[in-house]
Amino acid sequence: MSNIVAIVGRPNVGKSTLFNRLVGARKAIVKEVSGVTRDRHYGQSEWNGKEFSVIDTGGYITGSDDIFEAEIRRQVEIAIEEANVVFLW
Ligand SMILES: Nc1nc2c(ncn2[C@@H]2O[C@H](COP(=O)(O)OP(=O)(O)O)[C@@H](O)[C@H]2O)c(=O)[nH]1
Ligand SMILES: [Mg+2]
Repeated sequence: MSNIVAIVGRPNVGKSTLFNRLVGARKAIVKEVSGVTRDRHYGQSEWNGKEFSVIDTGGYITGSDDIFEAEIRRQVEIAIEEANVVFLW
């Protein structure tokens, strides 16, 4: 089974920055405003000789009835299901 790490957390805390650092590319959009990452982004990383997949997600917001935030939350839940490790940021 492959190693999959999902980066999950509140909006605007640096999740996409960490994702880009891990995959070694500027693949995910890093923004000073929250709510920019909406879908799931996949990348490959290797750290200390271990290879793993990384998933960047949008911010996890609960208790909101905003339709976009509900969809982002659904994407986060899919990422959590797929991952063996959830990095809560
Ligand atoms: N000071 C500081 N700012 C950071 C750090 N990591 C990310 N940022 C900034 O925080 C903002 C949000 O980053 P982003 O990666 O888009 O957060 P995300 O919404 O959790 O994906 C951007 O303006 C980043 O440049 C950090 O370690 N220190
Ligand atoms: Mg992001």
